[in-house]
Amino acid sequence: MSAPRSARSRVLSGIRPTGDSFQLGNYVGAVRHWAAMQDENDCYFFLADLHALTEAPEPDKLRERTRNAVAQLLALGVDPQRSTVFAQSHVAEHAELGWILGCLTGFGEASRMTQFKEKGGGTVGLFTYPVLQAADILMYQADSVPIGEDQRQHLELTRDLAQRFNARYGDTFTLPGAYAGRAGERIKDLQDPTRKMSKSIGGNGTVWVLDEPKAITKKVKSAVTDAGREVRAGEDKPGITNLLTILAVCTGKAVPELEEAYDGKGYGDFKGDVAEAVVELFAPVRARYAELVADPAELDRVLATGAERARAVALETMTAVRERVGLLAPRS
Ligand code: AQP
Repeated sequence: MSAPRSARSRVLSGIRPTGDSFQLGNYVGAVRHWAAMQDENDCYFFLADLHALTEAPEPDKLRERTRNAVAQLLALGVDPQRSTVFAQSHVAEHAELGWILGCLTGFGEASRMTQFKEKGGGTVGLFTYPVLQAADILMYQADSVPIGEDQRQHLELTRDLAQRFNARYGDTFTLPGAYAGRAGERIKDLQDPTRKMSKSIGGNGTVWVLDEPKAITKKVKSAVTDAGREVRAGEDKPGITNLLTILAVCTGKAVPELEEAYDGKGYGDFKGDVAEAVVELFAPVRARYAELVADPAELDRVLATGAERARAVALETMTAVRERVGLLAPRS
């Protein structure tokens, strides 16, 4: 018997445990939305540790970062009672479905994925990562996936693969859409506002969620700004626009309202306020994180409960998939 499915829309999203801390962009572009969507949706949030392997992390570091990432999610408001929080590798079916979908993916089709091209090549794992990502999504029959613009092409591939599978083997997968409620803010590197803030770039341009207040203040105050003195958003002012976006997220105010408030004031005052707002935003998160991370057994329990719930759904999907593609069921 299949488990009763909640009437709420099912949402799936993941984050790679690729750094010692999430960065401000992960919070703005992803995790704050996760925390906000938990009541209205049936949410599956996972730590994409298999995807993190494409970066060849040091094994102990990856384990530590995965556990710490759970603590950060919880500290940022993800509630494991309301949402299913799990590690990708704890549900072995992800890799299995990734293989099966890989057998439906054209080499040319995979070669067109721009992210691989942008990274300038790499391992076969990195090349096939959009196929594993399709498996992550389709496994849970997700209705929607909160994704940024950069992931749109991967979602299209996921939909194509679902349609191809359904056409060849019979209706099996839900076709996922992009999560409509997701705002598309992209946070830029403070030292180079033409590129996105990123865990792997780090340095003074990246604000970590777990940064000490002093470090946040220093980074924001030394952010690269633009010519002129006016605090306003615009294509000619990528540095100030980025800081305005950050302040808008921290304060809940709209950018035009902030532009008005800083009319006639200089960059110095403005940057000081942005720094203070980010410090205030993350201070309680750091405190909560310190409590959570001090109890690794509890974090492991959260992951174990999440994996159990996730596995139940994965098993249901994979039982149908195995049968439909013609794999012989093992004798029990
Ligand atoms: N700068 C950003 N602005 C808005 N959203 C961002 N995200 C990442 N950076 C920004 C969103 O965070 C989610 C999880 O990302 P991920 O860790 O799975 O991979 P990523 O996008 O590659 O994030 P990073 O921090 O840049 O990691 P590295 O350096 O390891 O590649 C995604 O929803 C992403 O859109």
